[in-house]
Amino acid sequence: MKINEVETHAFNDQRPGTSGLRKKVTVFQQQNYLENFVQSIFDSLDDYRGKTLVVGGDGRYYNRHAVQVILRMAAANGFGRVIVGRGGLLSTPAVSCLIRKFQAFGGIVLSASHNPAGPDGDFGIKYNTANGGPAPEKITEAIYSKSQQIQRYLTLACDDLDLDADGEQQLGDMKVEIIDPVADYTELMQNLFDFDRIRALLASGLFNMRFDAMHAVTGPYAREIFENRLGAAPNELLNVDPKEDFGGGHPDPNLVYAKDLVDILFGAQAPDFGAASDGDGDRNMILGRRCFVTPSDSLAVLAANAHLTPGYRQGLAGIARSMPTSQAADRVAERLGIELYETPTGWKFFGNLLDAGKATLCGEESFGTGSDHLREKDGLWAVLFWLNLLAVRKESVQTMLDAHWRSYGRNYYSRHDYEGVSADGAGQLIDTLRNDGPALQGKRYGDYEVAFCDDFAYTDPVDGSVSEKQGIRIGFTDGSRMVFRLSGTGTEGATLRLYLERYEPDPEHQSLDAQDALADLIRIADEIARIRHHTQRDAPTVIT
Ligand code: VG1
Ligand code: CO
Repeated sequence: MKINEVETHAFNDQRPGTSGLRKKVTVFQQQNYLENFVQSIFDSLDDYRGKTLVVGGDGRYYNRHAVQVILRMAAANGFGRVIVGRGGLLSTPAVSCLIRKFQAFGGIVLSASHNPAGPDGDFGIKYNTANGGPAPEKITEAIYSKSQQIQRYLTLACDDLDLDADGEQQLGDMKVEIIDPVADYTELMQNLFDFDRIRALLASGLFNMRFDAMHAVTGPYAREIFENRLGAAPNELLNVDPKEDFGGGHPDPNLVYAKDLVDILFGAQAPDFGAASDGDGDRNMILGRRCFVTPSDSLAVLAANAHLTPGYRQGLAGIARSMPTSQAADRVAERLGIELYETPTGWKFFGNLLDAGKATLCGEESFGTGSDHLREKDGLWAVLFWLNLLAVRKESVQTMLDAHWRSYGRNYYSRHDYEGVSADGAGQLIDTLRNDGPALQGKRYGDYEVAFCDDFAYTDPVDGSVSEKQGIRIGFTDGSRMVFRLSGTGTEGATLRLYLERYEPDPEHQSLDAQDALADLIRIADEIARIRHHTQRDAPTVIT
């Protein structure tokens, strides 16, 4: 088959953000835009000739087209084999699982996670390395730099492949293997959790659950795992048919965008347990009856109880959390006598810690939890972990949470997002804090006194690489914190994120609403950073 060398010109906006390159579909539809980025990925890699690549995505609009483009380009560039999920579908954790299981050279994930999909929505592409994890900054910067110099890309002149029939096909000198997207991932989950016990819980008649796949990629995974393997009733699963536009929804599992599920769990005759996942299956939200578990608390509870599951019976090596994630897990690590690592936002920063065996569990406040079983965060894994704990402890979610807070204290926590604000205004807010912040030390605001203000910088303890400007932290003398940072995954204007945290050791005061408990800090944040002035908004768009 003939290899075509196609002349092209660089686009100046192909720098990957927190999690790959995310743009409007219309941007990706520009001639050569996708091809340029794929070629830049290949050009930044060494020694991949004849090796295996895993490719799949969350099924959103443009997913199928992108898979065909990548297959032709991978063949033209000399890969030996590509493993593709049937229909081009693979959840992000499943890509990680397959790269590791089949010792692939790397993988390409097609996803803009929870960002809305469809012709007017977003698309995204991300490269993962041989450990199964998102490429570290060194590689994403190399990809960007290649994208700035690109002059040609390689592709094969051939028709589209059939992506819907399992089995092997030949594309030039390369093999294409279409596989069941669910099987290998399901097997891994079965090795980590006590499926017999979870099945018994679901069959007991005393426990009802709802899982909401939000019309995104986890639908087929949920069917196989919850229905076929664990015996959940069909009505316990919601929105399990993946759609190219996610049913017009916004598959971000939080209190705002997963409102239908939240209403069920907070309504009359609420089930005992509720959970949802995002567009590409790496996020999770955990709910109990009339109860919401913040992702930060979830990480802490999983860590404190991990020994109750088969996969983590032997204990944890360490815990890692992103900097804005609450410090609830720190208290668990301290009691367990293990190390706690604080990393910048984005899963790519956990990779080295996991590879080096320094951390077993990782978490982010943004509904992401995972472990050393993979190198991505993993939504269904977190749901199964909770089910396993509930099956062992035979308590309600709320009872488990209350017991945790009584024992460790409660870290009241909330994130306020100002989405789609002016990039100039948001940039000014951060610049002003960066310059004037350090002078805040010692200043009093009501009961709070500023202990420090800095711009978070991280030195990777394994390879020594340094990442700067990762968010402005303001710490108070009582241990409360607020963090300001700009999102690296949005596609319109800027998104300002404000993270707030206050510690409450006294069980008598642990049942407040988080917004009430944090009201003073919310006011102080606006006073210090002049949020309303810089964003021209009176209130956040999303509160989680
Ligand atoms: C957000 C979250 C971050 C997460 C990232 C990718 O990034 O804050 O914690 O790792 O999304 O998640 P940002 O830069 O917008 O704050 V996903 O589920 O989109 O792959
Ligand atoms: Co995601």
